Amino acid sequence: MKIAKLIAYEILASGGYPTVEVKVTLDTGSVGVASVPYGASAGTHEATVLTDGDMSRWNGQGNLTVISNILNEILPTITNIPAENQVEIDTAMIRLDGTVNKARLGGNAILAVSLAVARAVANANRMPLYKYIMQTYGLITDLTKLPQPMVVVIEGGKHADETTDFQEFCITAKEGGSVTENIRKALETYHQLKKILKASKLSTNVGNEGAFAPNGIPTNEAPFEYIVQAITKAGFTPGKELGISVDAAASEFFNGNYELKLEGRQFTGEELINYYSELLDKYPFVSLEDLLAEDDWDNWVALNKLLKEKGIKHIGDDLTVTNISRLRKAIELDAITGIIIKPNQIGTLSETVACCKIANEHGLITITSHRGGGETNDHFISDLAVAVGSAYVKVGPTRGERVSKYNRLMEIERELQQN
Ligand code: 2PG
Ligand code: MG
Repeated sequence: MKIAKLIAYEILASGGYPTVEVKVTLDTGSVGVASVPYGASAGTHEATVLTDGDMSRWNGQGNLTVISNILNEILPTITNIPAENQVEIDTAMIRLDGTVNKARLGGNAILAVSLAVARAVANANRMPLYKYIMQTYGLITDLTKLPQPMVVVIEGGKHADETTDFQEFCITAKEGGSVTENIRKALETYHQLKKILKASKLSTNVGNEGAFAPNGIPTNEAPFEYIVQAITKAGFTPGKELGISVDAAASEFFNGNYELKLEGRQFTGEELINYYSELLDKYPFVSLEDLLAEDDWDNWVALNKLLKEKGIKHIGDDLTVTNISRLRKAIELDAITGIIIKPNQIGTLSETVACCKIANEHGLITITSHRGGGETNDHFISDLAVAVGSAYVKVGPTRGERVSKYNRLMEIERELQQN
């Protein structure tokens, strides 16, 4: 199969700025469309999201350079490569870019092409995308155990104004079983949480990811109390069916020291670990992500020891940025027990899957995640999560670009049940 036609254009992402979408048509007539998201609290070591910087349109956030790079550089380079040779196509784009972080062509340019080609070939083969990914990369994944929901229900940090220092508080399904049922349980809890916040005179307006972003929340700990109450009110047992996950996104409040503005407190890494350790036995935590800054390796290692003893998953995101070298370092140092997977952090499907494979081989869990800056309705990450056997998908609870991911997961579950 060959690429017969490829177009690239700007579409709106949920943050109100453009992002790039690519439409690939193969010589078989099959079509693949894919778009890419961007982060609000992106890690320093992520692939570059290239934007025009031309202040006369979109406040500099336009994607015309990216589109030009796709049409004038990427397309001529990959056009003669068989479309089913995904690794070869991805490798050719990485070489063409020639930088370590895809700064020249843009990680967004390269990823949009990578994902659209994969989808076109899956369509040509009349295969669900997750099956095509499994086949292409030789993944042997137990499809009776689908990724479970990790639903962001309260958000702060860079995702909302004047709320918590920690970025995300999530309700996480604990028991396996039906994804559809677990999404229901988590969302029923979200609705109970709304009542609890209202009763506490807190606003239930939502932030970037469709989670509540209450102003005036008293402490970074208060959301744990509210969520525990909500789980109980929804008729479940905290720590049994549903637990709590947190993404502190600590790089965002690190300036040499860790500063929790809400509480008017400053901490060294060691002191911050002590602060966390007092919370660990009080709440039913499933996983804790980016509790420390992205290059604070020694403290990551120290915290990992503690979390391993407690049986709580310790997740790298800004630390690892879906990057094989950073993941390998984290494994060597024994700094994490799980990794966030975001294809746009690294910029090709092949590198994303390679990262997941290494995580799987070393017994780390993967959590495939949405982005907080601008998401699109594309639900590629749901198929990816299924294909690589992620333990969870982390996505917000409301708004079209979020629920599209859960709806696709439920669709996959239905399809698998019918077979
Ligand atoms: C995160 C994400 C997604 P952002 O840190 O995990 O929830 O946020 O996309 O803004 O980096
Ligand atoms: Mg994160």
